[in-house]
Amino acid sequence: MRTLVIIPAFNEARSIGKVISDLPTEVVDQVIVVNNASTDETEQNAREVGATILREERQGYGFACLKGIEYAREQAANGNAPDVIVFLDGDYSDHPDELPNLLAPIQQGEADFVVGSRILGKHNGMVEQGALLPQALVGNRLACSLIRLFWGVRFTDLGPFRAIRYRDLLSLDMQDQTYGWTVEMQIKAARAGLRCAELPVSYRRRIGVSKITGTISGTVKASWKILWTIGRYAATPVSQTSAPGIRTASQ
Ligand SMILES: Nc1nc2c(ncn2[C@@H]2O[C@H](COP(=O)(O)OP(=O)(O)OP(=O)(O)O)[C@@H](O)[C@H]2O)c(=O)[nH]1
Ligand SMILES: [Mg+2]
Repeated sequence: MRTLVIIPAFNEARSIGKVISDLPTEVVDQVIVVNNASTDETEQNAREVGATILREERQGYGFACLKGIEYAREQAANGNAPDVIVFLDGDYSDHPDELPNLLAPIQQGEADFVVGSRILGKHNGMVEQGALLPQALVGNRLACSLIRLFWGVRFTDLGPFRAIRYRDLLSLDMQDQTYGWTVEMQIKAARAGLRCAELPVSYRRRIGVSKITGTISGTVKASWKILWTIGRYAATPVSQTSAPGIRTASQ
């Protein structure tokens, strides 16, 4: 399976090298760092450890991820399409060495989309104290309850560390340019009837300066955008291709 890793990064100079170096080379074909208008050494540090650098000057998590997908499309046009795309944050909160766990259900043909759940990880003692802030716990829980209510799939987290088949990712036609990215992917995967899975992942306190959950303005903006995204897709239903009733993403 050709696996492409996309890391959106905004001022992650202190952590980006560690994230890339911890990715298991035996299962990763290419690492893309999307430098989202950083003003520090993020780009140089990522290049030094072998990442391909893309630049996205428009600030926003979704903008950065969309840039990565655009690159994958270009590769596909040149006959080098990836089979799987993995998204991962650049702050070293996720544990990149756990990537093979997320790929396994896809490799085995059991899932199309696998979300790394920090909530399941927390239940298994894999989450460092203080890494998942209360606002993230509450917000995720609310968002996942709404996804279950509207689209009938049970997720426990909107975690950033996730793997999805490339073809399925394209079929989702991702649009969000900022904080609604992760929830949009889960909503669209659920309503398209993709085989969704969740696996516990480890999580630790970030290196560097907190930008979203650790700041008041970031929390307010992200919460608002996530709820707005759920409302938007709930108000514009598409024909359900999946079986009715509650399905669970957890394994
Ligand atoms: N905030 C923010 N992050 C971006 C942007 N573009 C890319 N990123 C990256 O998105 C990832 C997630 O951002 P984080 O700041 O770690 O957000 P978080 O994990 O919710 O919260 P904290 O780690 O507590 O700040 C990191 O790798 C950022 O570098 C952007 O425009 N804004
Ligand atoms: Mg973070």
